[in-house]
Amino acid sequence: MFDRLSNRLQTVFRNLRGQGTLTEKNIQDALREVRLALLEADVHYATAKAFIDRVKEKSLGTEVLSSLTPGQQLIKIFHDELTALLGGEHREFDLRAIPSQVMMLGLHGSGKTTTSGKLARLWKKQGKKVLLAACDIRRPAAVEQLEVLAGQTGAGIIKPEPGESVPDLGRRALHHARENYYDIVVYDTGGRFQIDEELVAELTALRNAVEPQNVILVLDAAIGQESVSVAKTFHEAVGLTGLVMTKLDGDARGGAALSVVSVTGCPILLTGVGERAEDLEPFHPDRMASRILGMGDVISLVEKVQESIDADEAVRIQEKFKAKGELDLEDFLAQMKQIRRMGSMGKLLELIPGMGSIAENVRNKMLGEGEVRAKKTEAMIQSMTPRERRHPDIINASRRRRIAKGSGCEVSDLNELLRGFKQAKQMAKRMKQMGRKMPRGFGGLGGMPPFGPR
Ligand SMILES: Nc1nc2c(ncn2[C@@H]2O[C@H](COP(=O)(O)OP(=O)(O)O)[C@@H](O)[C@H]2O)c(=O)[nH]1
Ligand SMILES: [Mg+2]
Repeated sequence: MFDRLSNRLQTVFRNLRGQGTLTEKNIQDALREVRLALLEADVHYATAKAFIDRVKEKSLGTEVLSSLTPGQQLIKIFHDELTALLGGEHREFDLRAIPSQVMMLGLHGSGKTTTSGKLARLWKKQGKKVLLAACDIRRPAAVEQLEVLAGQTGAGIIKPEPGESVPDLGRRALHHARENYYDIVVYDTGGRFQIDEELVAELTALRNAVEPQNVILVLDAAIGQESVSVAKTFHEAVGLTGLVMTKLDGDARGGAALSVVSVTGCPILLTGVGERAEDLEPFHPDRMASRILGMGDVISLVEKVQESIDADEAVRIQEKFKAKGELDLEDFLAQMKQIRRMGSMGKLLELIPGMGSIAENVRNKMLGEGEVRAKKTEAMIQSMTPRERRHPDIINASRRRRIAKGSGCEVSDLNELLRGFKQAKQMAKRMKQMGRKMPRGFGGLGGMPPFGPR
């Protein structure tokens, strides 16, 4: 969504990252580039200016930490400020009351009805009982659209009766929710192509009638700069508690998201990233800032890896490899321990481009599997005698059974480990024949997978 902004900023930061010392000029140049990039990405000029001023102020007043280069430190300041600009903390809907009420408002076509359906699906999955109230009373098609969504998600629906006003409909829905033990009521209101007095009067009347804890403005990211004035007007007229940005799957420049948060002071709670009911993503300011700044790139992954790898150990393995021209399972174990030492795999995964957007449960599952595999591999190698580790070729069938038993693994696990190891060894040998120097760290064992065989 912020692709273009991200690309431009990444170029700026790649240059900064390499700088051992930063001069006033470096900083000025970087700030100018960033300001231009922000403006180009649809960030409101006042927001961009305030942002740059804050970064400038902070970077001048900050002591350079010894563990960071000045370039890294400046990037950190950018990251912190951008996170603050995007709202700071991740925020949720206020769902403490029973029933909790969520009023959706916004311009025509912004995605109110679609998002209402998405929310119903999300909350139903969390075991909540959800009621949708079709408050777009002038368009029969809008009621039908919501009815279909209610049917798909298993939510309840309240439809307008002939001659019923919006506040009356709202009150009836709330009453129905109380009587029937609903957890959440979502009011899907009507919109206009522009905000006018009639719309504001209708929304205010509904708000006063039901007093929702959540008043959510749905904004179409594609309208760019215009969303700033739309958000401002709605906020002043009705009073908002949160924002949803839709259509961020399109080619929207996304910068408006930054501006609306700073203009309204309301957090973005969710983003819409497609037309399907599941195309809804929670909004995390710090993750978004990382993505925009390109901190989630391979470069920082490599940097982290290099920093945490025990340099001496790496040298030792290299020396040994050079002396023997061969790898053994002891090297493998040492390398594995280093990788484990680097700490939480979760942190590392976040640095891999694209991983951030993979659903959390999928990620956790992958993480779980990786950890289990690493533990298994370690246990198996530890169950081997030193001789076996140094000369894996002697591990015959009976030794395999003993090792498997000793480590609580299956023989098939061990077979896989040995097969994977053999491949890595051959690869390392080939690299040596090619006369290439062994790279430090990960690649040091010739592309050996960090967690051994699957
Ligand atoms: N690509 C994309 N389309 C969306 C998204 N949210 C809504 N839409 C589409 O935008 C159009 C208008 O949505 P609708 O919910 O009817 O808007 P409303 O008038 O505010 O209720 C529909 O065609 C939706 O499918 C989104 O996040 N991404
Ligand atoms: Mg609608």
